[in-house]
Amino acid sequence: LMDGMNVVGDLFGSGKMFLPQVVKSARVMKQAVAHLLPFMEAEKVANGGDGERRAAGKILMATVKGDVHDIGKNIVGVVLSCNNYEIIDLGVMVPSQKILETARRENVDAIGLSGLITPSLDEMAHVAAEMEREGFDIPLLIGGATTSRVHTAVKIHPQYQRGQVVYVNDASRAVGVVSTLLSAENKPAYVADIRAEYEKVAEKHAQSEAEKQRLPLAKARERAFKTDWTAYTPPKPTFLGTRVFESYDLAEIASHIDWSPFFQAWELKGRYPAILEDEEQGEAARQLWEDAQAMLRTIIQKQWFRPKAVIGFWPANTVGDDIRLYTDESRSEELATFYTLRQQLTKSGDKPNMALSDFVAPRDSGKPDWVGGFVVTAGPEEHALAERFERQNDDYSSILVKALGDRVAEGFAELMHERVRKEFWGYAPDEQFTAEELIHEPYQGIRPAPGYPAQPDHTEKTTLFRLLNARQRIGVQLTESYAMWPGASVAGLYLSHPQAFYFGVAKVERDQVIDYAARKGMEVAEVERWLSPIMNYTPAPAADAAE
Ligand code: B12
Repeated sequence: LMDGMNVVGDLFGSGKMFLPQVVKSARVMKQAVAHLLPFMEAEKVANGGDGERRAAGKILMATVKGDVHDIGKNIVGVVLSCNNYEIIDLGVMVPSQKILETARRENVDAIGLSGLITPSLDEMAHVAAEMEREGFDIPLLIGGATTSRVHTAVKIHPQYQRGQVVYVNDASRAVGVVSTLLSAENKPAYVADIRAEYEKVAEKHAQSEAEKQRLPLAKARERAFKTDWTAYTPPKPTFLGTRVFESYDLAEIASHIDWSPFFQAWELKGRYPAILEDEEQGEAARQLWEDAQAMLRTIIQKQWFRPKAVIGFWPANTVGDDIRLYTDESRSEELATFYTLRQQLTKSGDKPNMALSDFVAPRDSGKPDWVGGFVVTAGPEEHALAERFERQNDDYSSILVKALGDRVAEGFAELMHERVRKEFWGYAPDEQFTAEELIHEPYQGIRPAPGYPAQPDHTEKTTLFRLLNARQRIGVQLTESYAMWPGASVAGLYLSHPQAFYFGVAKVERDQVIDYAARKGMEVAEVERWLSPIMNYTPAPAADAAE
């Protein structure tokens, strides 16, 4: 079995085998080992303890505190264990203290952290600082969709100088990196290279950030996106307040799935359906596709997932960069405010400096307008199913069911948005797009999510969740880092303006952070904590507490 896995590992490393095939091979290995283990134990006893299988190293893996995503981490865990590493997987939402205690107790050779949303970036830097403080010197690996080489070099690496931090962007690189770091012979040169590289990256980053001209907030506001509100009357939704959707038809949701990200999750690069015919990856993609369709059919037939949604519409107008929501059409009593951030990058010509509030009618235009909001979830069932597969040593099905859960959540968000445009807000009743066309978002209106580039502030989810009462009504809650639990969930706003489009706020300056904090009634330091990945400056260190 070990020889077989070595072949699989080598073929994967040289690009001749693909991730789904590796994870499937690992399933054979794991289930066979589970079957053989009692015999191996007996033999060990009979031989006086000899013949023990030695691992190439012990790696502790965890998704950091406040974050619920683990597909990437689990994939890396499987790939490393295929290569004879022992994996201690602490799961998701793991506080730093537990990571370090376990690392010490188990005497691990390296720690691997994963994260999907930006608040996890800070948490990773915190774990690195704690490792330094507690005297660790083992390697720290960083991965997950929201992490980057620049962030690792600029924010995490400086916190942990006693050991080495390494950013690993995909599973296929993990084995090479770990084996080099655990080799007494190869480690020193590699570490020297990484350090030199990170210093260069940090320098280049600082330089390019300093060079990028940004506008003072007042100037950026002058360049806001302008539209003629006198010539446009915003459409009124068919109902105000919230509406819950339970036990939604899974087959209908499935017809709205965008499959390309599903293949990306399995490191098969290309768009669906062309990927099925790809010369190199086609065979692996087709097999994965068949397995996914078979599982999806079972999910639909047996109602393994119970997707739920809550949506709402409220009277709204903007005041500056704030979107004010009102309790009723008299618009005399405020219900809540969504705060938006404005682009401060210097732009050429008359290109506007956008904020999401630009798409909602200003209070002083005298035009009534509305905004909507939503939270959809594939439900908590996916998590329980994935755990059941894991207990059966079937990581392949566990990862498959999670990847399908994410697709269902995203497909559900797409389907609800379509119904909003056609029925609930009803401004595009005759819209006719196929599910495939919908992927390219040809329709009127957008559904920006807190955390996406147009509104990078995850804390805005609190207001949305309060308005929709998402926790009580569909069982979706926020973690301390504003990740949603269950993980296969999506939330956002609905904006209807015909010219509304997605954009990225990109980096903001201190003047905006101070202004934003005052508007939100939060301390500047608190806002800086949540916005740190998009700030174009390093905040002054907090005054040390009196000793
Ligand atoms: C699919 C997806 C989802 C899925 C779930 C993803 C999942 N299960 O991981 C769904 C639809 C549920 C989702 C929801 C949301 N998402 Co999303 N999502 C994505 C997307 C398109 C792909 C992520 C993914 O699954 N990749 C595949 C996996 C396998 O890759 P991976 O996690 O990166 O792991 C690989 C490597 O990173 C590495 N690795 C990972 N971990 C580790 C650990 C170690 C130790 C090592 C060595 C390596 C390693 O190896 C892995 C395998 O190669 C990204 C955009 C993108 N292109 O990255 C946005 C993205 C991650 N999402 C984002 C956001 C904001 C959200 C939401 C908050 C939006 C919202 N308001 O609803 C929610 C949050 C959900 C929640 N529960 O809180 C942002 C995050 C950035 C940010 N500002 O925080 C992104 C980057 C999109 C964007 N450009 O803004 N999302």
